[in-house]
Amino acid sequence: ETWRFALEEVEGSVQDAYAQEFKKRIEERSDGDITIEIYPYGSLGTSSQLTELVQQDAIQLAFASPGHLASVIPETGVFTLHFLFSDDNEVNEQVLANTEARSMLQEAYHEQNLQLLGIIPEGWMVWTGNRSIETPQDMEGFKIRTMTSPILVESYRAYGANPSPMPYAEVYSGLQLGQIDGQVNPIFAIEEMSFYEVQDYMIQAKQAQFITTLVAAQDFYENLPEEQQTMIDEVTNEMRGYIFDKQDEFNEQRLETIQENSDIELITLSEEQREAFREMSLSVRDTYIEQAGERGKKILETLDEELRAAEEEKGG
Ligand code: 6CS
Repeated sequence: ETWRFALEEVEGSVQDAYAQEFKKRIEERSDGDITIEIYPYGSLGTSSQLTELVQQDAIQLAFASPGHLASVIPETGVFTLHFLFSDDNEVNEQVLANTEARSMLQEAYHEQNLQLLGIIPEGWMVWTGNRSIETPQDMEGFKIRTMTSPILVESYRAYGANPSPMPYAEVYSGLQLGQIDGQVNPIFAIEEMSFYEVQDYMIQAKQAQFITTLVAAQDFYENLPEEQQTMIDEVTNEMRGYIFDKQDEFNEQRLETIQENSDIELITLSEEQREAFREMSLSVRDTYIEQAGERGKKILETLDEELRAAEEEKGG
């Protein structure tokens, strides 16, 4: 039996590292009954197209990042809100692994024929630009490429920027041709997609994590023998630590690669500078609630409470 697994990222990415390890563990455990075929980004289509293929069970497994997926499941827009998650990414990982919001999210995924298998942080979203962005004033009219979800677009409108949603594959040429002024992605992606080659500044504001979700076709998952469902659940659970360390390692190493290969300027915003953005970002939570409704509101409240409680526990 063959399971197809599609990625929204190229070979060598965090999603690829996940898929390779998942393949190894599943194939081992199933004693060769299951073969996993991995399709890196570029072979099948845009992120949104991959989600459609999973909904049709043409592909059994894929990553579906809320930055795109919230166009279809608005509740997932919660993962793209700015200054909601902790500055401490270990706290985020713990909360995402155990959140009470999981069943509400699962319900929303099921309404779209999808099975939510995991929620995975891939690193801080870093701005790159042809100018530096240190204050919300610097965002004024800044043409920033964002992923395609309307909630994410609002996050940049709130700062006064001019967000321009487009698929991942079009970002490099958009930057090169000057159709956009900047973009936002984790460091590993900025390196492997070569965005740093056509940008002058990288700005670390720690406004958001890149959070992805692992999904399966719901019919596929539900029709699996129980022991295979359990195997998937166990493997995805056991892989949390593996992928958390990997994304950390990738983001750290690739920053070095970027600095060795370019003279891009790296800017880290101070707490005061971040505060100015944080204040402007809060109104986007209302937009999120308008789009994601009552269930979306509950998911936001649940995560917010869990995050603040986990921070307090760790801090004290
Ligand atoms: O910016 C994007 O569209 C993509 N970025 C990453 C790091 N992963 C997948 C996503 O589609």
